[in-house]
Amino acid sequence: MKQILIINGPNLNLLGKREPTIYGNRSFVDYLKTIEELFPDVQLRYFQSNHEGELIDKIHELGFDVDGIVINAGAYTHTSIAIADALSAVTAPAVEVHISNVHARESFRHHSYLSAKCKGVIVGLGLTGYELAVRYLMSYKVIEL
Ligand code: CA2
Repeated sequence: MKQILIINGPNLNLLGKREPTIYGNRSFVDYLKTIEELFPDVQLRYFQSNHEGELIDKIHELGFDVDGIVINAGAYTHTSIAIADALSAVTAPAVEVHISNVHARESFRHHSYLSAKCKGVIVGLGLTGYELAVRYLMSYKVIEL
């Protein structure tokens, strides 16, 4: 069975509790049930932390074993070379997801240190972005030349 790690960064534990106009009204733990139902053949691992080092530790811990990483590093997206380095260091392909359309928001959200380390980026599609990322990673194959 394929294993996909979903990582959420700081403040994403507040989903469904605050700022519903930007981030919706559903908690991530609730939404996770939907992804599990959509992909019964995938073993999902979920990790959320408000601490940069803990996010890095989890990428190191599982990033050589899982088949893919879906990462929404929250505001660390725009600041963290360390998380970018961790994604570079591990073998699992990663997809970056943002719930909101960061390009339609403040200019400091327009740059991501992580995008260049990821296979692709999904922004602005709400929580649906996570399931699209899982779908992509399920069928991802390394093409050896
Ligand atoms: O749009 C996204 O997914 C973001 O990664 C969310 C981050 C933000 O810093 C990024 O620029 C874009 C912020 C997450 C905050 O999440 C909250 C959820 C509910 C209530 C308050 C904050």
